[in-house]
Amino acid sequence: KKYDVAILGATGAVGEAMLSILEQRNFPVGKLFPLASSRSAGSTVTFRNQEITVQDVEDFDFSQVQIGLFSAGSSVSEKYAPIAAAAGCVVIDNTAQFRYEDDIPLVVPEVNPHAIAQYKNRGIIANPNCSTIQMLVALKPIHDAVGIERINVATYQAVSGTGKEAIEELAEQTRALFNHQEVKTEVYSKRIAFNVLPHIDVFMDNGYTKEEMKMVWETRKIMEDETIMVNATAVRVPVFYGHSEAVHIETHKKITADEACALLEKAPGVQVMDRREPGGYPTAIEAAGQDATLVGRIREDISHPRGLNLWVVSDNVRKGAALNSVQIAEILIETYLA
Ligand code: 11C
Repeated sequence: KKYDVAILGATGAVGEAMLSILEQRNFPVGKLFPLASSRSAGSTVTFRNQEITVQDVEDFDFSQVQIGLFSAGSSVSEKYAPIAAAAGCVVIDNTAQFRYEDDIPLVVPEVNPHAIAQYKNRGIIANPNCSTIQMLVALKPIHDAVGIERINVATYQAVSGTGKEAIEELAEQTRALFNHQEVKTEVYSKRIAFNVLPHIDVFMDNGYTKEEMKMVWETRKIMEDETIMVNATAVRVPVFYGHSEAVHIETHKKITADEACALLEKAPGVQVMDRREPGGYPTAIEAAGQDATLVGRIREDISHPRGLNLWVVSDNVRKGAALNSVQIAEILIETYLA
């Protein structure tokens, strides 16, 4: 059986990755409809060696498709996801628009695939934030084994998380600096080239940024455990692809580094890369373009009797967004739509 699929935001960094991942994983796509706002409509994308014209979402009839992969920003999803769902299209939404609503499932396939069943509520499934996804892929087996009480995490997030314009800004600023030219700062509030910014998304009343609070809200919802405490600092770094995270956890029961390593070695979606020698750890360079969440630097916390440290790296555009959405779509068709 084949499924007709719409990709909203098809010309963005995540939309482009969705197209190539659908192709790579041989997703049973019947007709593919790349969609965008009127600004990008009329351009073309390539899918299975065919050029397809991007249509304006405003004129699109969603009853032509069974699945919609949305990644064109919250306000676009706010408007078009209910329209698509009402037309019978199941929407897998990459934005934060619906994530925190009780009747909308928020899914990481390796963690809570059963939640996909709730697509029936409103015809919408939310894809979590990239920094949450990779952290939970690594922490789920540990939470199942010994229970996680508290997570302290500092992220090192690539500019591709912001989008194509930020990839361009990092490249441009780097070029300008090497050529002794004026450096323009448009996307970020300070220069990102050769700098590190402790600021992702908007500031909230409690002093955290929204990116940090997303990690709190989403961890509890996806792990289905409101008791997990999360303390996050989200940082933008001058890396193109791949988010890295220094994750420090406190567990209910003690787990040793060897035990954690053994669990992670057989965990779905995880690749352990943890030789205690120079280069024996993962970095964004190895993660970029890969599907797995790479975990290294697994060690017991010398400052806490039930503490464990991990270094978690993943491709934010793939597992953090496009791949996770396609994996959700795969379970949706195999388990519910077939
Ligand atoms: C970033 N995590 O790296 C963001 C991108 O809520 O889906 C994804 C934002 C989101 O900037």
